[in-house]
Amino acid sequence: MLFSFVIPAYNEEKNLRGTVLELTDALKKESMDYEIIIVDDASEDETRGVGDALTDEDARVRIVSRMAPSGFGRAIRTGLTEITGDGVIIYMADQSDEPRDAIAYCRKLEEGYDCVFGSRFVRGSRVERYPPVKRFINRLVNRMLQLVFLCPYNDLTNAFKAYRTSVVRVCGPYRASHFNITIEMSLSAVVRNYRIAQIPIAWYGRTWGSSKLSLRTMGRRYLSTLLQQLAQRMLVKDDLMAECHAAEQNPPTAVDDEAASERMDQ
Ligand SMILES: Nc1nc2c(ncn2[C@@H]2O[C@H](COP(=O)(O)OP(=O)(O)O)[C@@H](O)[C@H]2O)c(=O)[nH]1
Ligand SMILES: [Mg+2]
Repeated sequence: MLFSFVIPAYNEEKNLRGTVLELTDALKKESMDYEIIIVDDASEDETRGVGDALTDEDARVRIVSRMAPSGFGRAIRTGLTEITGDGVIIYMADQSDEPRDAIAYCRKLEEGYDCVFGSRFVRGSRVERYPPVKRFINRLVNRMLQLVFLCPYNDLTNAFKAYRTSVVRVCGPYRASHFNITIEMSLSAVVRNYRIAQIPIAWYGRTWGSSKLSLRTMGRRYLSTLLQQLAQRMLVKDDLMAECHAAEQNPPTAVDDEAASERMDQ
């Protein structure tokens, strides 16, 4: 399988290089086939320059720069239009995620799972420097999501997850502009009953730069996404499942992809 990593990066000049090199080292050691797409949102620091240097050093690394309006969700959506792999891993640029966990995700996709949801809150996981208030809210929100969507996954709000590209194509196109894309991606896979593996992962709070997640401004956005997903699950799940089954029976071929991109070019 070819694995596509989408790395949203905004003002990460001191973190990006370490993030990408640690990841590519691990992938090379495991002889994995990969591509990395860094999505920069007009960072005000040297993120673009650092990304350009990485693309010069490794042809499998690419960088895309977005125009305003910026946003975490928009960056991921842009990244997803660029991927060519069979599986996609959303990976952070601030060295919060562990390359070893990314490899474990890839292995689970190879085993046949549709999605891999890492959890920072199961036996075997490890969390360092998580701000206590944020952690409290995280646990509350995730518990509520578990109860509302009746699922065993307890870290749906973390972006670092893996999906088969076909799953992303069926669940998308995504709409969320900001961090609410985390639950749009995870819940839309849950609602469609995809085969999901939950595994313990490590997470480290950033040691350089500042978090872009503001809980005060994100609440209404998470709620909007949650309600959309809930409405779909309650009212039109049969329609969603019909599309999943159709996609499974008629997976898009390379010829279809080429025809679609030609149509878009015209
Ligand atoms: N391209 C892009 N990346 C973003 C944006 N906001 C956050 N990121 C990246 O998304 C990742 C997670 O953001 P972060 O601020 O660390 O969130 P936290 O870990 O929840 O505090 C980091 O790699 C950021 O650089 C954005 O607006 N655009
Ligand atoms: Mg972070």
